[in-house]
Amino acid sequence: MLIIGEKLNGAIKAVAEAIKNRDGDFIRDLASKQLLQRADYLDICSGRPDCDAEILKWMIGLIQNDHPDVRFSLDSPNPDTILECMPLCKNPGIINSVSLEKNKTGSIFPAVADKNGWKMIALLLDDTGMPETVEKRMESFHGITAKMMEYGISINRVYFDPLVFTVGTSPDSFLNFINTSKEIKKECPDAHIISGLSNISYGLPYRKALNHAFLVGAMMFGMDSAIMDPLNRDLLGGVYAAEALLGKDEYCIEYLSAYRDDLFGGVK
Ligand code: THG
Repeated sequence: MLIIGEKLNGAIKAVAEAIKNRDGDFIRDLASKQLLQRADYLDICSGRPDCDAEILKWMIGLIQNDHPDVRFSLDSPNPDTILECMPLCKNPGIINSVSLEKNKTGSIFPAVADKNGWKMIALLLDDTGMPETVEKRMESFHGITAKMMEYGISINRVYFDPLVFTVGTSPDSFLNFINTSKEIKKECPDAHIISGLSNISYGLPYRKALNHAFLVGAMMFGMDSAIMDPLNRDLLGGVYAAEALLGKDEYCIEYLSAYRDDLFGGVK
């Protein structure tokens, strides 16, 4: 399972505050903690359209100084921000995100096609708004895979995000997610599936129960990557446990190693 640490996001109040005050120590600490909990990539999102690129560049500089091997997930709705930040990253990262919305494919696809090792997250979304059905998402899947072929980007460099809405207002949210995953896997068994899984519990109490249920359920239908909170030790335990149960961790080698490194919460 590929883990993208979600914590460096200006949508989180404490992070927004740290960004406003340019509190570098706060950002560096949150980066280090997520890497210790085995995040493969760190998502960075400014939440500040007024100085988006400036803030992402500031975070990249700070974090790379402490962790030269770090890989970033560049989370911005603005293609120019992404294109400006890519050359500053010492290691190839992930673009979060592309979609069939206007002006996304034209600028970012060629940049990714050119750069070895860079990957991207593709939202199954087009210009007509949030997808309500599996069919609508699959239309976007076909549109995006056609564009990828045009630019020579192979399927293993793309993480498809069927999109998750809160189950508080979208009762079909999880079912749409897994039914889309099933369709994608039927057509392309090698395709990667990702989600920003904390979205499932927005506005509801005891979010960790919903996040955990979503994680394990979605993994059963092929989700192999997530933008999630690796500091939530029960959730991280769920990742390793589900991998072992799904036959992806022979002799529980990874599970035992994570346990030994004290990555899990709860009673020992
Ligand atoms: N898909 C893609 N990118 C995304 C999302 C997606 N980027 C943003 C978002 N959705 C994923 N990131 C977050 C970051 C923080 C939270 C939710 C989604 C959040 N965090 C709580 C906090 O830190 O206060 C804690 C949540 C928890 O305990 O698990 O709410 O869908 N491609």
